[in-house]
Amino acid sequence: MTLIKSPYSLCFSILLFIGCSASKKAVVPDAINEVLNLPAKTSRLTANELKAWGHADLATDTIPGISLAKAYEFLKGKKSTTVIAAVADTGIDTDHEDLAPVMWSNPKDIVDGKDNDGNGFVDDINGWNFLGATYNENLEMTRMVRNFKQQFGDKTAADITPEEMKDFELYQKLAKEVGEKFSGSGYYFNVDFNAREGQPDPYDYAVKIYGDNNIKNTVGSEAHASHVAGIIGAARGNEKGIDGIADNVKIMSLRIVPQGDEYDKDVALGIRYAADNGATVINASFGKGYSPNREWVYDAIKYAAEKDVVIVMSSGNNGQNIDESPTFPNDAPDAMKEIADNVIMVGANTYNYNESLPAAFSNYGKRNVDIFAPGVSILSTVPGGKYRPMGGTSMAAPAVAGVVALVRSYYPKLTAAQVKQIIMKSGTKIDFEVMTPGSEPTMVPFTDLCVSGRVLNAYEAVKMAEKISK
Ligand SMILES: [Ca+2]
Ligand SMILES: [Ca+2]
Ligand SMILES: [Ca+2]
Ligand SMILES: [Ca+2]
Repeated sequence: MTLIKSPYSLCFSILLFIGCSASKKAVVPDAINEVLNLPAKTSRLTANELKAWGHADLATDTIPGISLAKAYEFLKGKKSTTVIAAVADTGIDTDHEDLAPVMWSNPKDIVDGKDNDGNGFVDDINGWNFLGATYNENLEMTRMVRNFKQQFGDKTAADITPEEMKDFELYQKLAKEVGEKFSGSGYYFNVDFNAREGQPDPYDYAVKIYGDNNIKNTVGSEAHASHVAGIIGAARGNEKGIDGIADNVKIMSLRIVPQGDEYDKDVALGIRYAADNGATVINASFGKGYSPNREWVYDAIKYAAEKDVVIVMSSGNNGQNIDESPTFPNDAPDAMKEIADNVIMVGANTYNYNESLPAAFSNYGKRNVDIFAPGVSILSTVPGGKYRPMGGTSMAAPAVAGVVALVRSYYPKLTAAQVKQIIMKSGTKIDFEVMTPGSEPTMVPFTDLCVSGRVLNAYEAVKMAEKISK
């Protein structure tokens, strides 16, 4: 998972051929920018400002939040329908005072040991737990070394066929790296540790039903999903904790992210579960450097696009350009041509409306990151009924997912492709130079860091949605 894992190097890129042409974009005009040439905020944020800075308004607060109060002012008196936002993540604290009221529950299944709705999952009440009892995991590169070890045994380069050579070379490279990083204990680089021992093979796509219905966090430190879910939809106006962004949303939980790298199979099947069971937006705040079964994920993304589901992804926290070093999952196998028009890739911005606007840890990419959203010191829900600030592109993605849910609940006729374009084109245009993230920052136009050149704006998004849906 992006937030907790130490940075990993991303240094290979295989061009996969995906039999699909670039999809047609929904046509949405650009927003008129009303907040240009504002002075930069120079004072430090007060404790109170910090508490919900992500919702602040640039024009009135000089803090580059998403203008949420203005969005609700605009929506006052308008009707909304409940939308389902799937949080594909760790386990979640469903008993949290600010999450319990907004958890999705499957209206067609009950706890009786039977699959009442025939969707293949027995007693799936709040979603599905693809991890079973596991939480601690290796990185994907470590699992690849273990799988390659089985494939190649004691073979040396002399025994390898030309067809196998590419894999063999990757095996040698990864085995060296994993060996160097393994410290004798811990999980990420332990080739001898197999968290899914005795479970259906995560590298065999034939078995698609496994895991269980317990989507709760297994330990208190398994806080990621609770935090993400709170940003999207923590109960608003209940005089408790925080306000989520969307006010008519139910959170479906898909437990697919361990402490370590997620499996492609769990990701693909999680996306499919969400698309099949009513979610209209999926938040995917995770990522990894290697993805041996990425075609399963690309197929699931296309499936979700057919079902009109928006997928919001975090761009990762390595401070690097993902046009050059891709992270997985993504929506463009060659980092150029998108396989579908329903994925929004999100970078993280700070509360500084100046050259420090991009978070120093955020990944970026003029072609592959779509928009930036608040992602530092974000206060949200964590297990045990608590609240804690956290930072990362993992927190920026659910801000976008929250606004997607908000737009789709008030303007349900808009398609996933339209909503993606509305999110991108209604953001606040950033017309100044900023420091690139990473350890060696240079000054570049913000428009070099993402496709839209904008940061998320809920108010402009609902205004544009109203206009487009007419
Ligand atoms: Ca079921
Ligand atoms: Ca049942
Ligand atoms: Ca609340
Ligand atoms: Ca893309």
